[in-house]
Amino acid sequence: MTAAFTARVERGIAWLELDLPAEPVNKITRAVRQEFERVLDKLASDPDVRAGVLISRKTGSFIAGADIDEFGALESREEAHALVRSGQALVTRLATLGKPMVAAISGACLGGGLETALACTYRIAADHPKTVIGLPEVQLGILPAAGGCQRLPRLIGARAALDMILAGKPVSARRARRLGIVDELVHPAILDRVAEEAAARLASGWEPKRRRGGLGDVALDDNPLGRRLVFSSARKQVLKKTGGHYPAPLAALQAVEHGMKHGLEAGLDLEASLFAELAVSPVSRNLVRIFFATTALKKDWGLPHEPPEPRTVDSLGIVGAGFMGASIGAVAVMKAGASVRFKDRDLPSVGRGLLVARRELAEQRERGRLTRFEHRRLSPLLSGGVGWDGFGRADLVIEAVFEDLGLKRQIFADLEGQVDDECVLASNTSTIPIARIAEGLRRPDRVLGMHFFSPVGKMPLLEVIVTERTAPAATVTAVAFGRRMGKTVIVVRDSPGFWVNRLLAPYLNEAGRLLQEGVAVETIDRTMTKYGFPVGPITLLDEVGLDVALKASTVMHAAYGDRMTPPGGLQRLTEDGRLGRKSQRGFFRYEGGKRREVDMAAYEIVGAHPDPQVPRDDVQPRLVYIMLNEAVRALDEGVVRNARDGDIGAVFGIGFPAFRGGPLRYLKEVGLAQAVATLETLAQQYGERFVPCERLVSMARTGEGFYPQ
Ligand code: 3H9
Repeated sequence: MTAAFTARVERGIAWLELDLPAEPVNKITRAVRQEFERVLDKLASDPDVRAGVLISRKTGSFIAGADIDEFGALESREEAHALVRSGQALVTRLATLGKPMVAAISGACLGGGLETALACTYRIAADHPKTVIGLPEVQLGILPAAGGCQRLPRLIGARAALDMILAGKPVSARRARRLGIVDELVHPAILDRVAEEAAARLASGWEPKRRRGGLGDVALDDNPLGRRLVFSSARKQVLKKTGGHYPAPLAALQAVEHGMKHGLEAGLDLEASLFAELAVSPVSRNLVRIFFATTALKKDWGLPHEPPEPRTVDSLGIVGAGFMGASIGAVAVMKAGASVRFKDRDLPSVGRGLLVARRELAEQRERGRLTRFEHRRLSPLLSGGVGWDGFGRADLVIEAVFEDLGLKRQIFADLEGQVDDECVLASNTSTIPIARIAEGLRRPDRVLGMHFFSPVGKMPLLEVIVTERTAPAATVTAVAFGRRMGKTVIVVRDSPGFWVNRLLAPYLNEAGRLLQEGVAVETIDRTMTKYGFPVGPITLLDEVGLDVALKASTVMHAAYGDRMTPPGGLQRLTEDGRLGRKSQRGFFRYEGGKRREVDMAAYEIVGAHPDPQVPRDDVQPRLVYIMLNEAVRALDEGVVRNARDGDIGAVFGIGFPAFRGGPLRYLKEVGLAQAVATLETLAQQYGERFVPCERLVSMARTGEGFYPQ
């Protein structure tokens, strides 16, 4: 294997340049660790070297962390312990080198990458969007274990460090500078020069002055009572957020607290033993699988053959400037830098849409996610009108009007006369088959679905729905644009409800049925949040909108028959003007935008009487297994191409618990024969809709799996 490091000495400064051969990112593999140690030994013993600079020569990647592939191969806690100890040894070697080291950070500096940088004496970051800095370990079900839980709080204060470690969300170079993680922020073009100067200054005995966090933070960290307060409130927050399903943030919290109380060495010991436990746990295994599935999807065009070149979308048309259309527009401008032209039926509607989109941009500006310059540059990219002006230039048009087949058809027919021949036409429908929308068009080959989820800025998934006639060029254009908008994209076969709503519909119907049988809203919701969903199904109905859910369930019922029969109450609730959160009335009461308690009137309208005598044990299996059964049926029909896409769609689109790996992965964990038995019992008790589908039964018989072994 060729070397990852190139080392040279110039004017007393050793340059350690990292570029891991044949890999898209720099990562700390076993071999890199060994080589790094050798290079450091040499640097330490070379009398000509007074200081060093660690820099990456791989574009976009400083160090993306420890090699996640190696975690998957760990077979025991002991092995995991040995791995983490060798990582810690490397970082300790760097921290105690006896010569000052500068980390010149350009590109992703994550996990073990940041831990390496933290062990250096001084950090300089290149101000570039690719420079992201953070400790994302908890997202993989582990904790920063090469000193991250020790050195980050010592550098920026416990509170700020916990914010970063517990959420696992990387920050920009600019934010890292503000937090005090990096000492200097420079233009990428002068990174080398500034690093060299800093190394020379450090070599001559200069000591950088740092202010740890705000004054309040320092006071809190230095005072045991204040510290206890910070940790207990962080623990409460974590438990509230994770429902106790994700042990990694709690472990990280423990490691930070222990280290601050008992010193660095003790902190490192605890990091190592917690890492060893977590790295081989099923939760971490599932989260790591989700990471690799997501990265694999970044390169998968959803085609069985070599993809054609996608059309670059510089100009996007959006028909329908309602909340969804406006949010799609805002994200397209912010993330993809596309110019967006809205069209709606009258000027007030266009105006409202523009207002919503501009507000979203302003919010990002206020949160510091857009600079003032970017905000000024991007805002004028939003425009709109009642006519088709500007659509002739569009590379892609997304229709986002309400779920009415006739209206959508009319819009697509009109669009054909307005756009150029290469323009791709997409519908943001959540349930209506795309082929039906495309019927009668001159060019159905450029029509597809782009199903975004609300809120568009936050939800990570995009379903791109292709019909039998959709041309590959249209598919890749939609997929590429979805990625530019920051989405994980799955390509899904056209059918009612596609993938996400196909799974969601029977689940929400069943929740409605439970309600009518007398199970309380709180019981239904709590049961599912305990299982690991971020919100329960009744809360979800209020969030999605009861009118939207009703329309979708009507389409699904017509398409799939009895097993998708919606419970009667939904219609009556919408007739009462209860549309959920957006109308400030639904299953819950709302006050000033805040959700309050369950509205007893909603029970009356659906004809339900919450009854403590109704057995509760079946609530979870009924809700979970009806979804699992539908997932296997839809997979069998080829709605998604494979189990990986199906699991990612369910985790990112529905909030299926990530630590369970997704519905299909979870079925494997339960065992297919056991799942069939559970469904059969439920079918006997509650009806035909639970009868296990043929594919599940046959797979249980043959022992086949959803994933390759
Ligand atoms: C850690 O550090 C633990 C320590 O605290 C303690 C240890 C003792 N390992 O995403 P992309 C691969 S835990 C292995 O498409 P982008 C990725 O799979 C680690 N592989 O590019 C893909 O492979 P392929 C903490 C990695 O530009 C390729 O690189 N670090 C790793 O959209 C390109 O990736 C993290 O959690 C890795 N660490 O995004 C960071 N990183 O081409 C995880 C990347 O074969 N990584 N790959 O499909 C990321 O967040 C993104 O990949 C990154 C680049 C932002 C770096």
